Amino acid sequence: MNRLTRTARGRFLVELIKPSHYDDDGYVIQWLKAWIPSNSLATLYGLAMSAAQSRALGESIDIEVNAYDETNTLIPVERIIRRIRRAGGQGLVCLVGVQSNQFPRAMDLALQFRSAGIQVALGGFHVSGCLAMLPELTAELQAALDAGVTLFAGELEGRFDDLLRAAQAGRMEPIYNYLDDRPDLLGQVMPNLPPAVARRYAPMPGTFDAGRGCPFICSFCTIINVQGRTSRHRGADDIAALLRANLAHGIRHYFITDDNFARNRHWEAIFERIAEIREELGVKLNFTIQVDTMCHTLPGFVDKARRAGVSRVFIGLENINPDNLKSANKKQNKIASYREMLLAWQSKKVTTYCGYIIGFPEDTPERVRADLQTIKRELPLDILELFCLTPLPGSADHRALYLQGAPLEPDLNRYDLEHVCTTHPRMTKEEWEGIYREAWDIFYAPDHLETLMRRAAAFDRNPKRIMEIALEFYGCFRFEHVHPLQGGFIRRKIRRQRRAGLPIEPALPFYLRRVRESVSTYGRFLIYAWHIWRMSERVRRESATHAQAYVDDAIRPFMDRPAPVTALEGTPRA
Ligand code: B12
Ligand code: SF4
Repeated sequence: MNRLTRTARGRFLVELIKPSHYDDDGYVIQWLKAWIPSNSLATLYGLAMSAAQSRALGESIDIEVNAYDETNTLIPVERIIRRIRRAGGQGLVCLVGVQSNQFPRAMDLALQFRSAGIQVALGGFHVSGCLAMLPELTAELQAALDAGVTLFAGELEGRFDDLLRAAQAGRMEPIYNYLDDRPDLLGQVMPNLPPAVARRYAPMPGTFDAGRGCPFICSFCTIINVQGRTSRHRGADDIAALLRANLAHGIRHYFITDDNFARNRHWEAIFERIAEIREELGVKLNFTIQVDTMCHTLPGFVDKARRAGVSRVFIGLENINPDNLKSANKKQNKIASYREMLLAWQSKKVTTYCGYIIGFPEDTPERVRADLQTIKRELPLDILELFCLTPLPGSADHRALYLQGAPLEPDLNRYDLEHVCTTHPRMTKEEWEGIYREAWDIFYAPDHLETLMRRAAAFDRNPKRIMEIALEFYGCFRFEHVHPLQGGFIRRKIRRQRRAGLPIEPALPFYLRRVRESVSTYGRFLIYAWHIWRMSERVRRESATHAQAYVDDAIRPFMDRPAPVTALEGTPRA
């Protein structure tokens, strides 16, 4: 909690809550430590603290701000209610960055506050996406309004003070819609989390968005319809100031959350500024960024990224079937250059995480199996993250299905990219879900894991790194049954935190089952870890002693191969 002064006469509480979502049994997905920080929460915390510092509600009112990420924190609902009541009802609960899959959980929380008479506002991609793309309010948004929850669409920069003043006066509007008026990000308050909250994430406690917006037009994308297609960026100096300030709290690992940092018009200045800080202070700042598949064609992009300390890149490969990419308007992805792009990163020892989506129109279980074999054979990527193609509210795909009255999964909790939410022209729901799960096992098969380690060693990288990320990514999917983008260390399941409408289980059977579940999950996890640790040791030893470096089709230098040789380069292999 941050209190600016103790001498003021009044208090106003801003309680920022980033909700999680429910697993298939209706329990909140929550961890002892979550892996990836919530940039939405950090953004709102920065803005709220700025309102507090500028005394946005008048000299005599202290604004107190608390931030909770439900992925790693039990939300103290009763305590928040008591605190706001003690302040004479002067407070606002903000449900932050609420995605479609988090909307049901957000509403279960909202209703608890509303029934205690507390003011609640809710924003994020679900509200913004629906208001941006649909001609009417959806039933769940109407239900939120009926419960007295204020909905906020668009971005909050430059608007928080007014919202707080309206809340202070008890006169918030039912809906705020700023989708047509996107703020310039230059000079805006930077995302920031209080150190106590940041410490609940590991291994990557830092986060900021260096820009918003993407010029492309992928039909499954929500971002372009909410944040727009024009690149808006933050200033390099503002970013530098944040990095320096956070160093005092030991924060050195960051996720820069731009959906496509390569299309941030300011990428070069930002990389150069970060590189200067690294060199000047002699500190190892580390960054994860998201880029597109043509990023390597930007002159100097990969080199400058490395100099700035980028050690991991997320790349939206999406699919290797050109017809599928065409059907999704993802024409910018040039399959023939995937390998060149991946090798550009590999040669700089940057770990590549590639997103792959299953469920495009041409996909069938057989085709997906064959495509995965091609990927394994021909693409030098380290980690494959799999997703089900999902008509996310806010996307052109969702709008088209909604307007056609096509079948759409009614339970928003399932819009987490792991569940099938609509029909497919060539697969049943069971086949689609089945091949999604099988795809993880195909890619992370032990023989391929060993190949990944050998490729890493060939680029003079430690094969243990592959072991660690396979444990994190495949392990989370396989043993925790949770997508790694929602993952963390040590799952918590709170008996009383169950989805509204589902029964609270009696204590004894619940805890007995939890003990069994935990022993089985972490037991299998440890056995798997042991196997792949031994594999990484063997690869490390062998690569140190072998005179000839490992080479295969995926990493063979271009000049050494008769062109074109492979399926992805154009001529199908015999
Ligand atoms: C970084 C990121 C993550 C990170 C961190 C999460 C986070 N929210 O920070 C991680 C990796 C954990 C993640 C995971 C997932 N993500 Co994500 N993620 C993003 C990404 C790329 C950036 C988020 C961000 O920082 N945006 C910048 C912030 C500032 O924008 P914002 O959240 O919209 O907030 C602004 C306004 O909405 C508003 N606002 C927000 N909340 C509130 C509240 C109130 C009261 C008010 C007044 C205003 C307000 O003010 C803010 C400042 O302007 C977005 C895409 C994007 N461009 O936003 C996808 C996105 C949000 N993710 C998405 C999805 C689907 C997921 C996953 C389900 C994927 C998966 N299979 O695991 C998981 C969910 C798990 C989870 N626990 O969040 C979708 C959501 C779409 C939808 N309709 O729901 C998005 C939009 C990407 C996409 N594919 O379309 N994600
Ligand atoms: S490249 Fe990524 S952010 Fe840009 S439109 Fe396509 S899916 Fe959206």
